[in-house]
Amino acid sequence: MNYNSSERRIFTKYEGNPVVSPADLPADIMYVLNPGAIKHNGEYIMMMDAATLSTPIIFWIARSSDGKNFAPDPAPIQWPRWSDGEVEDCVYDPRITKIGDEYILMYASHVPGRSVRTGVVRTKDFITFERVEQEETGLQNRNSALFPEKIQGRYVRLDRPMLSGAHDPSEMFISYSDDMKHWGDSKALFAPREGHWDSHKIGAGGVPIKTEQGWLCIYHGVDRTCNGFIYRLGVALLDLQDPSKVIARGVNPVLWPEHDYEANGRVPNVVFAANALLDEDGKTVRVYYGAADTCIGLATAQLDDLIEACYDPNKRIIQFFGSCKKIQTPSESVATLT
Ligand code: BMA
Repeated sequence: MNYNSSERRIFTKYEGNPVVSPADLPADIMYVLNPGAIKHNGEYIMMMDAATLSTPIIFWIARSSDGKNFAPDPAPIQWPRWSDGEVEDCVYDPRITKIGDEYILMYASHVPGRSVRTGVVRTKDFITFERVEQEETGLQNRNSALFPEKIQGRYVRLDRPMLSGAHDPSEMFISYSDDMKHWGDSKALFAPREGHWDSHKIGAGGVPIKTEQGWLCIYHGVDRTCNGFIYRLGVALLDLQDPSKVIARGVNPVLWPEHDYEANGRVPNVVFAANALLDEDGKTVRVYYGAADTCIGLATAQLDDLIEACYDPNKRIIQFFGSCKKIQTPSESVATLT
């Protein structure tokens, strides 16, 4: 059985990883992770989750002219409150979309007693931030990423309402809005795949990238093992005109934890992305990813390879169970390799 071709490495990790570590920030910061990222006025901006041992997560910006050497700001962002005065005790995983002449940030917003929902904040300069109030739905929701243009006249976002609890498997959804405050017409896009690398939970990675073949989505998938979770990244393509239609979904992950800084930390065996940026060459995709919920790595891939990875030529599904793999083809029964 030939099993090499679809296990091709798609992303290359930067040899200088991690690009940002807690040691780069003031002394009491213990963890930096899961940044939103975008290029603004020729500068890479990363908006990172940052936490001490005891404080909840706050947002902290780091800036870079070359995309590799980042300088954190001297202090965290001054974050706007909800208009009813509610104060968040934890904010995390911001996705940054440039739409028109402003940046829209969608992030997980936790208020005591309320649990988690998608918060939306706009900025033009990454200095002042203004809240876009959201209709209260009563649902838990996070992993929201706004598409970079209106489609059929409406704002569109990926999100993940949690219908039955934060730790239950849930599908990735797509939702629509006229004003970015009321979101509806939600449709399930795709679900966790039982027995596979994305068997337990899935959620948007970065903002979808527009390509001739469709919207390229990098998403995270969680695998539940006998010894904890593993977070990896995978790819899918959505229809350009109707992104609620899934054109293709890759069978294998494209980025996974393997190095010490990804395997050991606050949460082991995690690579998690809240951004995916197409370089000016129109060919290279860069992702600044959270590693083990402790530091930030950089990985790059060719856009064409990511699109190809959405389609599996052999239609095989490689399942990851610790050190043994089960490889299944549509026509074969399951074979086990150790
Ligand atoms: C997810 C989010 C991420 C985190 C990941 C791994 O549910 O909370 O912020 O990186 O878990 O702990």
